[in-house]
Amino acid sequence: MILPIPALIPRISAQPSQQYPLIAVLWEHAGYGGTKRAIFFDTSNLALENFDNKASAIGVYRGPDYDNWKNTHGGTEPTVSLCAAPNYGEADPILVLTAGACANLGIPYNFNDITSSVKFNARVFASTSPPCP
Ligand SMILES: [Ca+2]
Repeated sequence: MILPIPALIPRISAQPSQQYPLIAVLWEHAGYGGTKRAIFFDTSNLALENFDNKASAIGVYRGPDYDNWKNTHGGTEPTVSLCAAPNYGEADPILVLTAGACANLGIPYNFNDITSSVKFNARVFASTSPPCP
């Protein structure tokens, strides 16, 4: 009898060309409390992660491809966009952040409990929000 090889290959290996210049971690409560989700790639609907309209704090960390991505994009900082609509809808508010942390998305961004999708390095969202104080 031949035992099947367990399916231990992580989902990200299905995208060998995917780069990870940033990794975003969302927390349920301000001050980095409650449950959290690590986001590695574009996520069109946080409801599928049971995290729709929940994010109240965020950490945006340099990923393994941070330097390479920056070098191949003229030195610009990679970004992560928090979108109030699913599927990155531009009619609703969008918060564009670079690497850093924000303990309270409500102040100053007025972005508490409204994030529904997350997109990395979206050129269409040109302007970056000011740094979190
Ligand atoms: Ca929350």
